[in-house]
Amino acid sequence: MKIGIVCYPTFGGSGVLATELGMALSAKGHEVHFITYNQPVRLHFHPNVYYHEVTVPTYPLFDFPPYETALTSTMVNVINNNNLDLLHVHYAIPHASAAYFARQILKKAGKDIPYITTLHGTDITLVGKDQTYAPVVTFSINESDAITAVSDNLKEETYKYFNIEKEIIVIPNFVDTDRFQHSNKEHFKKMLAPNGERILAHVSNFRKVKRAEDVVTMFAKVHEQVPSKLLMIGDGPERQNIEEYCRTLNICNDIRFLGKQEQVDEILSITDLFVLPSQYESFGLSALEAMACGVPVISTNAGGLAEINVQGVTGYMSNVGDTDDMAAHAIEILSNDNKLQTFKANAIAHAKTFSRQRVIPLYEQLYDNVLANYKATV
Ligand code: GMT
Repeated sequence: MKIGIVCYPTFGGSGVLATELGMALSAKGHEVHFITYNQPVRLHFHPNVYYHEVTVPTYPLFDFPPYETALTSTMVNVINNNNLDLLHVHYAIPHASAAYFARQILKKAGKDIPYITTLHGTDITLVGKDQTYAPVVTFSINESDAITAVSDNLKEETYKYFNIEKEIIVIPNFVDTDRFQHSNKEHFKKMLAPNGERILAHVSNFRKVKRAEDVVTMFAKVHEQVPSKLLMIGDGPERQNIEEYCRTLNICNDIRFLGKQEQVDEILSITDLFVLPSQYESFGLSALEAMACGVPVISTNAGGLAEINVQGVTGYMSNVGDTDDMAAHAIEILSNDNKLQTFKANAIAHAKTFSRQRVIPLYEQLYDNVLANYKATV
């Protein structure tokens, strides 16, 4: 099959998932064409993978260069030149409406191509439902030949906020358990925690929705009772404020801000506890990747997190903002070696239920169904 994938190329979960999906499909023999404005961060060379960059020519008249127009035109060209069978767009804004427009342009020229929209999170729960975007988002989701959501929770949220006339199919996110597994990186651990301190980690794009300041607040409480270090991985709008906050708490020496990291699996291999105190997560891919590396998770119970973090088994969940509860659970796990080992083993076992091998066939089956229905109706 020849598949076009449209996504954000950044460290965000939707781009990561789309890239991992494309790479996995290419390894299974499909020809995959990524269409986006930068090379996706997790994209590696494979003979079946193509990358088409969307460039947006500027002009003095444009205060806002028209990315969506450039994206749509690139989609049309790539589909025509490579004879693609279907388009799979990740994150509705603006990818679903660009796909709809591309499909209409191609129809005029006698070529029909279906598009599938995968909803990831804030394209629905924050940005998408804003009235500035909602009419276009609703229309272009409804026009999709199939709609998928990454969790049951996101499916429910989508039905709650949008007038969706079609079935939303839940295909959960997956993790590459060949790459995300515990590996021996003791030399790193010794450098970061020379006295055998426990290591806690947080990975995010430091947007407000991640509540990364709660990581620091809960860490300060844990740190009082358990010798520990905190690794803050990623970058984004709140990072400066949070660094400033650490300075006011006087625990800077035990917190490292590592910025954006590509080898996050190596860092997770030296981590004892992953912390994700988000206001909302449709899924929480970063937590799943941590679990696959044998790291228990302290998270909130918001959104779809309960679909991956099993209370008292793979970690614990607390109400949003309840950093006392998060710290109490963290201390419980970290101060007992046997308990920590049990949680680690449970995390690995549960992550395997979201393995690439289990989830990719669900997408392949969907592609087959969409193509079969599409050919039958056009
Ligand atoms: O919606 C976003 O915040 C962006 C998106 C991304 O690109 O990082 O994250 C969402 O999609 C991920 C992959 O499906 C999910 O694991 C994240 O939970 C989800 N983020 C939110 O819902 C806040």
